[in-house]
Amino acid sequence: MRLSEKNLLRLPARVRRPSYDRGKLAAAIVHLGLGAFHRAHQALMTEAVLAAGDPAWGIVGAGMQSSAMRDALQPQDGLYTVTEFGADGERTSVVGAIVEVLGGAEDAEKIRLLARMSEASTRIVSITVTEKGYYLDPATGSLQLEAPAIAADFAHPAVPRTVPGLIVYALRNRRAAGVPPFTVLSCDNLPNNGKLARAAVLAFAREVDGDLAAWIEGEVHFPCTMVDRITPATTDADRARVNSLIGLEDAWPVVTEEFAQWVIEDRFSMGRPDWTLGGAVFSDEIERWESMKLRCLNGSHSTLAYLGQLTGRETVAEAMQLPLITDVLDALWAELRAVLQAPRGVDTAAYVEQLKRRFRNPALKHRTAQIASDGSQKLPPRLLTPLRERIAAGLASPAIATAIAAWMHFVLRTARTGSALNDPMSAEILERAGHGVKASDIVGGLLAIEKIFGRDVPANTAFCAELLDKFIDLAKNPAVATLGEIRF
Ligand code: CS2
Repeated sequence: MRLSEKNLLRLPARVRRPSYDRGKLAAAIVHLGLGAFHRAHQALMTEAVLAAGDPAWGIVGAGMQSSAMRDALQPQDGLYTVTEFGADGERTSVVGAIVEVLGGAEDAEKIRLLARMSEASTRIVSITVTEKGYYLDPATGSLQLEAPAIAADFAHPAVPRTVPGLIVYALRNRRAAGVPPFTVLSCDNLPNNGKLARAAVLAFAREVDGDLAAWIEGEVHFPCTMVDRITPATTDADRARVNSLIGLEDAWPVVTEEFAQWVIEDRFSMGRPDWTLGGAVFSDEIERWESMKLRCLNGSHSTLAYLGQLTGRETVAEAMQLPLITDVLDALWAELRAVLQAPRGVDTAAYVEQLKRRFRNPALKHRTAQIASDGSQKLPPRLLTPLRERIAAGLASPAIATAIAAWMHFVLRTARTGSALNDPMSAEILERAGHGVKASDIVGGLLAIEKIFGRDVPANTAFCAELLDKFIDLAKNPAVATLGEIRF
């Protein structure tokens, strides 16, 4: 029997459920990128607002490419469960905040989505589409006008599929109809995510209509946010576990950790929910919060993922048991913290200790393969920005070098096994990794990818030497499974 509005009464008493009348909810938020993360984070914090008696903030969730989430949630009236695993066990809640689900695959759904975004009732458009969904060059931050998906959105304005396309055409409709603009709320793991979303939207708008671009520049708010909650992709084992726990079938449950953090810049032009009811914090120090999280959590996550992949560790918790990896992480955190400007009142040593506990959570089967994806997008903000700061301060960065060397071994192994690399720049990366057997050629070839490393990193001879050393160290380490010949 499926989880649904009419079956809510069948849930065991310990499962939380919406206590408010879902029929009275207004749909004021359109969310682009309806994945596990949004459902464990923003939607759950919005649920707290609805439960507190403010029905104004229902969510319309849209997939960006696939319609699988719509197909899972529609028969459930938009309901789904979130199970949080903490030190004292687990807690399951049914979330009612999503009032409508749109698919990402069909043209008709994109047309419906654009119409929804154009309606005056939509006050916030929030986004979780991951780094690559912004189509920004990772090294320079400029919009990839030549990317096929962006070019398609210029050619077919009635059926936009990218974030910049959808937002610009919806804002164009609103402006033409005299409707005030919504607030664009990026909830992706990018430094200054609001500024980057704005840059992508403005660059797209300038190609469409200069006046429109000027209007967006003057009128539309793009607050920055820091988002944090470790939420692995749902597995079949999670489904089985949650379904037996709730006694009903939830086709796409969310499994997450107990910890959640959301820090938001308070700039909303058409109002906003009081997300503090769900634990969010409004702050004017987003940049500091974001760099601390992006470097200390995500930078070490990527390092864990590549070293974990090379040492046969399937999950983050398993990788955290290997001294080879935890030694690198400790050194990495020391390097990152040395150039970090922490938010007021935050003790970064305690923050790092908490991260270790979170990474060791055995209930979360967070696959290193999942985090290892999209390295071309993740390495620059997570590790290369702090590297540049260290270079500027005259500091050596052996741990950052090890992390990048681990990525290089990971892509080299992928190239040599002929497996697929989950990365929007996979073709270029695999092509370069596949050249040569000499360590210096492999490292030099990959470092020359300007879109990832810029020009300055490969020009820094001290860092290049450090990187080559670490690459060779890893190749010689018996715990590391490299593949094929590497000459030193
Ligand atoms: C992870 C993040 O997949 C990844 O790259 O580092 O999704 C991470 O789990 C979240 O940012 C935690 O808030």
